[in-house]
Order: sequence, then structure tokens, then C-alpha cells
Amino acid sequence: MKTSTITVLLAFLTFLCFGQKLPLPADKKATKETVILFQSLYKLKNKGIMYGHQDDLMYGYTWWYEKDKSDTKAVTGDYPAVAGFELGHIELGNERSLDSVSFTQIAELIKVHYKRGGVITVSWHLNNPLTMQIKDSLSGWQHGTAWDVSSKEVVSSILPGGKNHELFNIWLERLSTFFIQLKDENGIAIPIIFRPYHEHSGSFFWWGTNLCTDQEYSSLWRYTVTFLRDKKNIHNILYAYNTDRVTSLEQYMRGYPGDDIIDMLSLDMYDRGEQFGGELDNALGFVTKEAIIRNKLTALSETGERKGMNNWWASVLLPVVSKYPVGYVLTWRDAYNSKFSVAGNPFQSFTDDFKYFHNSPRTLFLKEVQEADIYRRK
Ligand code: BMA
Repeated sequence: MKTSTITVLLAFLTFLCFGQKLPLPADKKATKETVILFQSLYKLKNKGIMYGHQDDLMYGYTWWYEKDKSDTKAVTGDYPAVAGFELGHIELGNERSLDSVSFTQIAELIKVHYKRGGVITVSWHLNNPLTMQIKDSLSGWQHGTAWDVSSKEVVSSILPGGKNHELFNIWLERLSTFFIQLKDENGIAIPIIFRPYHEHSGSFFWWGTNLCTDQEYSSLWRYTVTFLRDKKNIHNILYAYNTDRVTSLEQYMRGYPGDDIIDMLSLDMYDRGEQFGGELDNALGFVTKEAIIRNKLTALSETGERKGMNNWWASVLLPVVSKYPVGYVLTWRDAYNSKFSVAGNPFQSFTDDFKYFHNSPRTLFLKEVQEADIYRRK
């Protein structure tokens, strides 16, 4: 055999062995763009960690909905690779989210970020469908919100057979309507990462670990995905399973709805003290290992710095996340006009520290993700 024939044969065999090895999203009917995104992120997580910021394009501490603005860009010169958006109150049919952001503007900026070549992730702090109907239940700001944990019957009440099941279907209809209009200028559905019912291992949302059984939590997930994917024919969503801090894989997987539903294994962990580095190291170790076994994506989908530290990004976060194939690290919103120090605000004393994180060869911001051409547009 001639050398050139052998080379072609070898290339073909390599393609057969490795080319096909890239896993697929859980949704067997996922759109082409969604499959491409999934596979790009699957590969990219071995190259570097994308930086994500919640509501980065919507507002910052000192500004609200200004064209092309971003706190991340103001500090680093670049946008985050991952833009987070929040859909709480879409279920109510409201025009604005629980954070007063217009849903029309959210859709607009999702399209902008997609056009720039960035990744979109969406969270959903949906109201409590049971307690919000009870006028004289728990008082205070939590009443009827995602944070209202006064009843353990909420999840069972919205599953098939439950007394709030029809109401929940209406909520999922409204959510679907929002997702269906997310199209680019050519009418192509924009792929997004959806992370509902988050931080399940905690008990501060009505779907938290002590507020429902693992079976109910898993059913809630399965019902939601089946509704969006099979009933509404939405095939541009990658689904992210998520917990708050956990100390074992067993704890992490409690209520996991299944590999046929989930595309990403993600973790939320904020730095509350010196033990954080070790705890994060441990948790990312078993979460990323499990993700590789199951052919899933990974993320540290919410984190935030320890109060009072001015070298947290460089000395705590970066060394730990660099050890693992973590797809992205996202810090939470810079609440407009907030009197409080919100975790992850790159505008405070640690600007140089955040720049160090940005400049690290291990981190990826929008420009690097554009170069990686994750939507294969080039
Ligand atoms: C929380 C806080 C809330 C906000 C919610 C949804 O963690 O930032 O103020 O309403 O996220 O964005």
C-alpha cells in the first residue's frame, strides 16, 4: 500500500474511533445547532474554563439596560463567555421578571449574545404555586415566592394528579412561549442551557431536598422536560442538573432525573469561609468525574468570593477549578443600585485580582470562545 493510501486509511480509522466518540445531548431530536454547541462545550472544557456572569448584559451596579454595556467588559475589556439570564415570574404572565427586567429585553439580549458567539444559560426562580394562593400563610417577603419553604406539599401538588397540576401546565405553557420565540435573524432556534429547580441539595427553595422526596424531585424534572421537549417540540435546550454544596457523590445524585433528561452536571458553591477551597476541590472532583462517566457537560454554575478577600479569584478559585474539566464558572448578578456587596462583583476592591483571572491561560472569555468557534460558523 502506498504511504498516501495508508495515511488516508489511518485518518479514516481515527475519525471512526475518535470522531464518532463525541457524545450527544439527551434530547434525541436536538437541533443541529444544539448538538454542535453540546459537542463544542464537551471538548472545550478540557481546554479552559469559560467565565459566566448573571445578568451581565442587562444591568450593573450603576447602570440599567444600556446598549453594549457590561461590568465584565468595563473591567477586562471583554464580555463574559457565558451570559446568564433569569426567568422568575415568566410563569405569571408578567412583563417583567422578579428582578424587574423586561422579558422582551431578555430575549433581545439573548439574541445579541448568541450572535456574538457566546453561550446562554437561563435560571428560573419560579413562584411557589401552592402557597402563593394562600392569603394568610407565611408573611414576609418570601410569601409565595421560590423561597417560600412553608409547605412540603408543593412538588406533589403540581405533579399529575395534584391539585395544582393544571396551574403548573399553564406556567410551563408560558415558559414554552418564551423559549419558542428565541430565534436568530435567520429563524434558527437559539440553543440555551436551562437550569431550573436549582440547588436541590439545599432546602431554601420549595423544591429543596427537605421539601420533597427524591422521587418527586426527579418526577418534577421529568415532567418539565417531557412537556417542553415532547409536547411543545422544543429541541434547542440543554438541561443542567444542579445542587448547592455537597460532600459526596451520593448526596449530589439524590433526585437525579436520569441521563435521558440531563445534559450537564453542575454545582453551586459560594465561599463562606476558609474550608471552601477544600470543599470545592472535593465536590468538583466527584462531579466532573461522574460527568465524564456519563458523557455530560459540567459547570460551577454559581459561585462568589469570600467577603474581605482581595485575591480570591487568583488564590482560591483559579487553583481549584483549574484542576478539573469545568465547563464554566459563573458569578451572580451585580444587582442595580444594591446597597449590599453581592458575591462576584468585579467592581470592588479586587479589580486587579479579577483581571488576573481574566488573563490566565486557563480562563476563556468571549473573544476566546469566538476563536473556538463553538457554533461552527466559520
Ligand atoms: C437571587 C438574588 C435575588 C434574585 C434572584 C433571581 O440569588 O440575587 O435577589 O431575585 O437571585 O435573580
